[in-house]
Amino acid sequence: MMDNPYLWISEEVEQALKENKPVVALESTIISHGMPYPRNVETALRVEQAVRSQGAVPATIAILQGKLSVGISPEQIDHLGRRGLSVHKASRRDLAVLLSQGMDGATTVATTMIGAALAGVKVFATGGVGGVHRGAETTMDISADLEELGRTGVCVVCAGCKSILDLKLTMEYLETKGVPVIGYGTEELPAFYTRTSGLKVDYRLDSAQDIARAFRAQQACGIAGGMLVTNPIPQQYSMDPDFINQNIDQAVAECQKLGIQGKEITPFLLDKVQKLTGGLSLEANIELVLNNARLAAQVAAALCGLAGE
Ligand code: PSU
Ligand code: MN
Repeated sequence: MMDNPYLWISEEVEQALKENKPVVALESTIISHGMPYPRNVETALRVEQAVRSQGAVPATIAILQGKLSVGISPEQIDHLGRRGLSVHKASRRDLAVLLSQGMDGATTVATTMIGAALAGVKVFATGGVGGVHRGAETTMDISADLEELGRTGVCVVCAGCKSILDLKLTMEYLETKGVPVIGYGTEELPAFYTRTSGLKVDYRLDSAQDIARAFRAQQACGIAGGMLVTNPIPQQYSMDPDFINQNIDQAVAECQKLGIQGKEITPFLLDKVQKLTGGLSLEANIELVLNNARLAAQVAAALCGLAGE
């Protein structure tokens, strides 16, 4: 893969991969479009630290000057965080032009998976994945993240889906794409800010080791596609469901009223919910990402342990 002129891998990440040491991919749209500056940069650096605390190497991924860059530096994270919404939000369809024109882009879950897969990184931690938006039966707004999960072999650890999405349709879509949705220590699909959603995951697994084994079995059989591990927000940081859902409903209503469309919808809703909750949701968001980073690092370590078997 080193002969791909559009791929750059940091020395630390490359070395770790060569030595079969655990590596965890991290996305950059959450930095530029998911949180306000400077909390975004501070969080991204804390998330890297959380990965290290479990003995794994973090690989934050972004597009920098036309290269899909795996393992960017703290200075580059700061650059993306300061630029915020003025950085291109880069999903699968954006890669061709951004790479060939030598541009910058913040990678969504979909493009972070692509970068991770090209580099050979198997595990990726984030907050929430994109999904089927409410009203998708008429708008057809379905995140490219779901397609990517259906085709690219990366294990994605998230805190479930936000109820800015239609969770039921999102689960149906993942089933159609053949993506296993695992609940870590839970039978219920977590809904990002809350541990409950009223929906079931496909399977409950209770250890990083079991998650690694399941992912390995899928890969060993040549089944294309990823796996979605949903890790509930720790109890002490979870939000009151009525409070958060009322605010989400209000944000969605405002989004529709303003006629916001396409790739702007998710960043708009994230920002609106943060403002409506007076920043409370941001604190929950930060804690759940840290929690996911730790679990992802444990899964990555378990996968490395299985490599010889
Ligand atoms: N959900 C979050 N935080 C985020 C995102 C989603 O709670 O930062 C970002 C991720 O990068 C995700 C992207 O891949 O939004 C999905 O955007 P869209 O719905 O436009 O595909
Ligand atoms: Mn969309």
